[in-house]
Amino acid sequence: MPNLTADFIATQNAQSTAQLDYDALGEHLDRRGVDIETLKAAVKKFGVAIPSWGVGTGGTRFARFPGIGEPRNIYEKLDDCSVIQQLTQATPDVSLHIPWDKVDDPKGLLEYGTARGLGFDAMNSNTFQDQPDQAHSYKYGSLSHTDKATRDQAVAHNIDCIEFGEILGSKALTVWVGDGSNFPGQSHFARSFDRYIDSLRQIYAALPDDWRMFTEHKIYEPAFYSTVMQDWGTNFMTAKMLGDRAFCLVDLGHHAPSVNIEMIVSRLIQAGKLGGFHFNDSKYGDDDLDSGAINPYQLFLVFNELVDAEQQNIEGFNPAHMIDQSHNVTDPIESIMTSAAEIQRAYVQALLIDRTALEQAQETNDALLASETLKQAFRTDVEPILAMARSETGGAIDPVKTYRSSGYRTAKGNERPATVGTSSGIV
Ligand SMILES: [Mn+2]
Repeated sequence: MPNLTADFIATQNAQSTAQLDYDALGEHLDRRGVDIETLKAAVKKFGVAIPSWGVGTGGTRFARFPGIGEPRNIYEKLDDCSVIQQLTQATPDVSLHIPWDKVDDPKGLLEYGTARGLGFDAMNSNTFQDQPDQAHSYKYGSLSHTDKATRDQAVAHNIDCIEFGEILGSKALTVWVGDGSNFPGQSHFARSFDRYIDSLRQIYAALPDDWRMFTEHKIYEPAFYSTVMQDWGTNFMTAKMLGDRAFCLVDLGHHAPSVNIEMIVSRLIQAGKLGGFHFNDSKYGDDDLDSGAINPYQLFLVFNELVDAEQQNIEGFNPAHMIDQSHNVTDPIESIMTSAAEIQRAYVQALLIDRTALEQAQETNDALLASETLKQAFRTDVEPILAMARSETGGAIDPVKTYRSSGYRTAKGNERPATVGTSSGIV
């Protein structure tokens, strides 16, 4: 890895004044009755998984503009993921997408990841596009298709994903389908949902005992009139029907505009069915923009609910954190590093909330003070905590600056000549 040695990172870190900022913030927080060391320790324990497809350039329905030195296969994707983990110390696991990341030697892949300090998070199945060798097309759906042979093929693919993931040490399967309709009347809502549930039951039956299954709802796209897994209500029904190891996954971009996502999160926690997140941000729809790039306050309010649950020690509360973004105009490594920090930032800010004051304001119906209690935490610049947590675990105080100084991307541009059809996309 060019220049990205521990010594190089340490030399870069030595030029920073982050420790002074950390000390000053520590004094400030001390006056608020908050111990900065406790917050820093929490950051060190917080991880968010990288999607393997996120280190390639995404694309839109109109075009894809490849970046320099894009990874051409899962091994090169893991190389890029290891750089992100090395610099941020916030992304220890990678989430694979099958068949994009399918290899003949999963044990070798496990060794390759382990050697780079990476573990494997949830497996993602793909029945929203056709593969060259498959017998039945998913043009009109997969797990909910009217044709049984097509549904069987989609079920079998999901079971393959589980078996591949078992070798890698993964403990979860995430299922998202593009199934739905483009015209009123095209699809019978209840019958297609029944077929979908029947298929999921078969996959769930193949789930190892220590695995969880996450289902992901999405309001529209690629189906533009209805989707079989439209909203969190349908998702909740699904998780309830399947059983104790089935949970709902919340992708922040998969809701109608203006929907109160943090309240959905709260409801799913209360029902014991929150499985985890696909973090991203959006302005209009499922834009898959970088986490915290558009609405960092919403991200903070989501973490307010998560920290609230964490501090109540709710049994079985263990949401999976994953980034799911499409990087079109940035270097994906830089975007993911920045996003991981934004997610950590929202977490620390939520830890800073004075929950005693908040509860008192709620009980006395003091709306203004309740809001200001949240805002006080949100307004606190916690960057020195993130920076020192990174530095003390071998990461970079300024990941983007250190990455740019390393010349990694330029080196990869020479090593990885562009190929056509690199697998990456928006899900
Ligand atoms: Mn997603």
